[in-house]
Amino acid sequence: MNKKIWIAVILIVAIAGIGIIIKTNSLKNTRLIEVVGTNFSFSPSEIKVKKGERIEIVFINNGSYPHNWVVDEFNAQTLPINPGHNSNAIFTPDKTGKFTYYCSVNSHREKGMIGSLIVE
Ligand SMILES: [Cu+2]
Repeated sequence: MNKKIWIAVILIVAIAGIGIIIKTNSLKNTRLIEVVGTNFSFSPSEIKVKKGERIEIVFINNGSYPHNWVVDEFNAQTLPINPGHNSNAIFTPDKTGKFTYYCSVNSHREKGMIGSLIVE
């Protein structure tokens, strides 16, 4: 192989390597928080995060009805999912305060399926 081809190969490998490093760092900067839903509550019922922190909620439905996880103020919500499934919501809170998360399926919120998201 001539020199130009070797330089091209080295450049391609270097660029791919940088891409992998950037991707790994962006995943590292996302905080995964597991939330389990049952009929009709969330565990945990309180989540503390920091303003500007990228959050990924991994919502697991351990109940016997469809459930979801919603925070109106940050447009954060998972899909309503059937028992035994999970769904994710990714968001970055841009204001501090205490916010309510709830299940928006039927009247689950009124039945007590709520929790507090505290942004510090
Ligand atoms: Cu529900």
